Amino acid sequence: EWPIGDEKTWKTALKDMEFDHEDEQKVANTVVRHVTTSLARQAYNMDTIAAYQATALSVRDRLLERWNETALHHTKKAPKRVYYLSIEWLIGRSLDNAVLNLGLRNTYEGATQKLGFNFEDLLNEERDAGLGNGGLGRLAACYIDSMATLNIPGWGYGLRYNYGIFKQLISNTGEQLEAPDPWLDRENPWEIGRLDVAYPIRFYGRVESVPHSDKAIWTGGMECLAVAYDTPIPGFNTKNCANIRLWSAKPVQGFDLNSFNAGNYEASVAASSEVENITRVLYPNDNMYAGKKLRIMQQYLWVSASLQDILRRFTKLDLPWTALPDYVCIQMNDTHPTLAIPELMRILIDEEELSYEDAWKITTKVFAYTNHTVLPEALERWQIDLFESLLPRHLQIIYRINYDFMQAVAKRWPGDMDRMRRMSIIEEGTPKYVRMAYLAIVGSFKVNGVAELHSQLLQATIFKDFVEFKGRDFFTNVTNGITPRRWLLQCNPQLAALITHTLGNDHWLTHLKTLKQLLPMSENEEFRKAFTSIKLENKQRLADLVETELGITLDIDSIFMTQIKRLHEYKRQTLNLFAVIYRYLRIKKASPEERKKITKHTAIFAGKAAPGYYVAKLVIRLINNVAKVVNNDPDVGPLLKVVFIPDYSVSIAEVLVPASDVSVQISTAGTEASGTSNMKLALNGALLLGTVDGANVEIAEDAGEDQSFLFGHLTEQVEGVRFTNSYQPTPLEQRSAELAEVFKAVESGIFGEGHTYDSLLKTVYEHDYYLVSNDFGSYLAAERLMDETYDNNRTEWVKKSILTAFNMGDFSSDRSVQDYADGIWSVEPCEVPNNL
Ligand code: 4GP
Repeated sequence: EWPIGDEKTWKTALKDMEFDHEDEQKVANTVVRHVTTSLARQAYNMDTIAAYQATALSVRDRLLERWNETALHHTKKAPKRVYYLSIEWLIGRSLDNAVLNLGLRNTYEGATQKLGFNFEDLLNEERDAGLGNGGLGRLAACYIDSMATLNIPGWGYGLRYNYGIFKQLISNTGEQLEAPDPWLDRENPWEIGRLDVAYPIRFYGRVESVPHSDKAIWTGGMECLAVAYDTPIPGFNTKNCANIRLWSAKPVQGFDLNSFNAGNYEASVAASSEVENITRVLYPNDNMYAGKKLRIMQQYLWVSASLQDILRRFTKLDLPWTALPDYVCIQMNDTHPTLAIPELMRILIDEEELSYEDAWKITTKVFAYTNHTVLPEALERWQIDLFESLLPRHLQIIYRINYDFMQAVAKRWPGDMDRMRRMSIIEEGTPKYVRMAYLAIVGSFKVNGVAELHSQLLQATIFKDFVEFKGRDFFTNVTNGITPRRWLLQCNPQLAALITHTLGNDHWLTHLKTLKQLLPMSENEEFRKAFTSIKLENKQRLADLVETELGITLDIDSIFMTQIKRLHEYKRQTLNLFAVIYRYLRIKKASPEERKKITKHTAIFAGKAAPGYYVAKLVIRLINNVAKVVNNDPDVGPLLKVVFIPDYSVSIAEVLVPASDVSVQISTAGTEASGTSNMKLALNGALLLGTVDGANVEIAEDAGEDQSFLFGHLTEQVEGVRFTNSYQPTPLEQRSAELAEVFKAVESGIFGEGHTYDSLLKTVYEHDYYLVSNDFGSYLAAERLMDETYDNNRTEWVKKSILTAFNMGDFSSDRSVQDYADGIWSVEPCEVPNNL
């Protein structure tokens, strides 16, 4: 039944908008329409920025057609939906990805060409949406791409930060400087502000209980609004279009009229800017909890608005609350959205007037929790007093959840006070804390880790008690994945074309395991040649970028060794860097004859350090100063180059990933939950030089052990070595003579004043918590093996590269999302029919 006005007029208007997407002229028409209307420009005052914007708006129109059809279809079918709650969405650029997923790349390229622009130039005008720190945020972006592609009815929810991850600048002394990232300063063509979709959010205030009921009334305090901004996410080769809904904090009224009337203009706007601060900036920490008040305010605003939105959609179905788990599943990306558990309880009890028990039964069937780290410093725990003042009602609910939970523990293990203390959601002591991971476990129906090793480790260590309580089946593993659309088709179009050409179709883009069919091609000389020349072209593209941006000339015949990730002690960029220094010292000592035998290396680093992470920032400084010395030493020449690429981002990764020969993944065993750059690099043919950690284990297994260079202590050995390092430390020379030599060189001041790096070196001299000295020797040995293969048998090398790439089928995020859909969410695809 047609909902409003004259059906024929509406339908004719809609029909009129349809056109042949393959027709370059028609596509050009839509771009030019945006030039004149949306941008108020003409052919006489165009530039590439305007051309990018008009093109993006035209593509956005295509997305919105699909978005609308998807919404309509899902409303009609009312399938179970999944909501992915992530405080970070590291999307990067959208234009290229959108036209590729829509199958319109060629048409848009042709159309913009005719309008006088080079499509590549337009792509480069786009600013990255950098609403994330690293792995966790990029994972969310890959998963929403796969959800759309698999036609799984789902939305993402997050925060619309005015400032994303900071821009990293490098000073003359090689140090990291941070500048804000005003990514919204130019209008963002990919978002649709939904100023009418806004929910009230309360902070502070007081709670009154209602006699003879579980209900309470929470009033007063500060109220503000969360306003929705939507980013449509197209699936590949499907009409379905997903959505990421990001919330922005707005004051309830623009300003305080009373202060304004009293002549106090400043005070009248002060309150509103306090509210707007909530979504002002992304917290720049990765794998690190900071405990800031503004952060918990972000978390609450986000989960409360998302839940209100989700429940509003559910209530339209007019079903009893007990049906909620049949229609809604909420996946929590780490513990950041855990407040959603007490928030759902609050809404069901205080607003919908359910009993506590009924509300709890429903709530615990809705949530699932993904853990992304075992590092203790990353586990969220909020101080009770802060919590209580901001969210008094939620604290009451958490106390009740914990009370019931403790009763259950006591019943199971009578008198085991130590166990109760260990498992309590409330950490006793002064001050007290709320342990968010435990709340997430108790309130969820499923918990997963992100790689086999990590999931096992979770169960054996930080969640051991909970495994005993909940049973093994409660915990599961879903190994991370990456979208092959962005991380192969888009970033390595030539390799993608070679694959499609060889296979005869592009089915592999949605069924990545079919790449296996290409394994025999490693024995085909013709194919190897094509594969090699693509790698060389990608290396040349990177070399050109490095030449223009940094003035460093790279030799594309050298091994490009890439370590791209956040700077963190556990990720051990130091191990890599110290080996670079060791190599430099060797080159300096070598005779001309010996030099001929040294394999040419290019060490490529990129990544940001949290602004307050002193040691991580020192590592960046040392990398840059080593680079300065090595790259300018005429003795070294092409044998060794060191590059630190500033301001690492998704779009920089898209250049680095296809250009790499070796993927450096060298975290201390047991510390990296999964890693995802390891997957991107391997899919593009980089050989793994890594520790037995995270998803490296599965990558090496699938690639075939011969393809990878693994080294270092194993997870089960780490604790023992750590103990020795810190309680019976031996002098560094005894742990590694080579490393001691490197440290002497650093201290001698050849890379700048020796003392500069004292506190970095001290972490290794004393305690060496991350086993840098203990793994240094075996790292050097793994590099030697790698060098031998590269120098002695280039054919063998290329074969390994091909076998690595085409064995990566399991690391598609389509596989991960399918695992979630089957094993956790219990959701079915709901495909928008093509004839709609
Ligand atoms: C990261 C993990 O460190 C990384 O191993 C994993 O691949 C990624 O999540 C996605 O699962 N964790 C974080 C964090 O970014 O802040 O805990």
